[in-house]
Amino acid sequence: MSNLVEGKNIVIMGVASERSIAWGVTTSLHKAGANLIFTYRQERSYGKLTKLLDKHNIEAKLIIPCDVASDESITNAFNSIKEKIGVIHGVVHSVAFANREELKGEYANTSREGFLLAHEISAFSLVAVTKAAKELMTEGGSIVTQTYLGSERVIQNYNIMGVAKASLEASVRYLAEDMGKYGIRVNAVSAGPIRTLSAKGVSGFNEKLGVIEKKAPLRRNVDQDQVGDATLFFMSELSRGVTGEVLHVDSGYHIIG
Ligand code: NDP
Ligand code: KAL
Repeated sequence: MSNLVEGKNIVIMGVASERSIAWGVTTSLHKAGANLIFTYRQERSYGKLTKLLDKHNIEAKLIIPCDVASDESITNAFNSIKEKIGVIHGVVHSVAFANREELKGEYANTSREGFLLAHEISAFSLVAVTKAAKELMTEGGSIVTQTYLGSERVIQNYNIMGVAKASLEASVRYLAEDMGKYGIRVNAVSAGPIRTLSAKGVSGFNEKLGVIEKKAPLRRNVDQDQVGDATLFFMSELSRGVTGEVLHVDSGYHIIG
């Protein structure tokens, strides 16, 4: 796997800690020879990221802020990537957000504002980022986002995020059709539960890990490295015939009735 993405310029959005799925993706892509560009939202994430890169001896080609809630922030980020890097070959979108108080209880209690916020940050952002990235993908490219089974099934507490992920996955298909003619593929990885900052403090997370150990065909949970390697597959030429796909990296749990 040492040269699968050698020399490709790939943007990674969403490292907030060593536990982030985007950090698992970072180590997979780094080992496979990619040049990495990072975006972050909070200063705290910037601090974590620079420490992690240092600790693991990984060089970032560029690190810039990007709040996907703002069109201006997305435009500025991709303009500075264009200026400082030029052509890019990949984007890894690993961001999502919903109000914590709406990730429990009845979905029917979702507020208008909370519904729109979850969709804006977790689904529309992929549309806006794809449009901006396309301009820099003049040699073709690959865009990958992260999703979860709660888009397909009712999973307790996932609530508004499940509906936003359904929108994200449908966006993957519509964007795949749009981008195909430019040689750009768009896919999603649907990961099983992984303990990250996002999962912290949300009700019922530990039980979810236990259910996978009992019921998934592989009888174990997945980790960030497994999601990282699946994302590497999508970034590499090994997946050149695949677009508009949602690949489950969940120990096979989604096939169990
Ligand atoms: P993390 O908490 O590590 O990452 C979430 C990231 O979202 C953070 O880096 C955060 O940045 C970023 N983010 C939130 N709002 C914005 C915004 N407005 N603009 C830019 N970035 C933003 O959690 P995960 O690694 O778990 O989550 C990554 C993706 O994986 C999400 O899409 C999640 O839904 C998905 N996923 C997670 C699973 C899990 O079990 N953990 C399972 C399946 C999918 P900052 O902290 O700087 O605000
Ligand atoms: C059924 C599961 C149990 C958990 C339920 C909901 C999880 C929703 C994910 C969503 C992204 C979490 C948040 O938006 C948390 C946010 O309100 C508060 N947290 C933060 O602001 C932290 C500091 C930052 C870093 O987080 C973000 N997102 O910016 C789902 C489980 C089994 C699987 C998961 C966790 C799926 C997923 O999509 O993450």
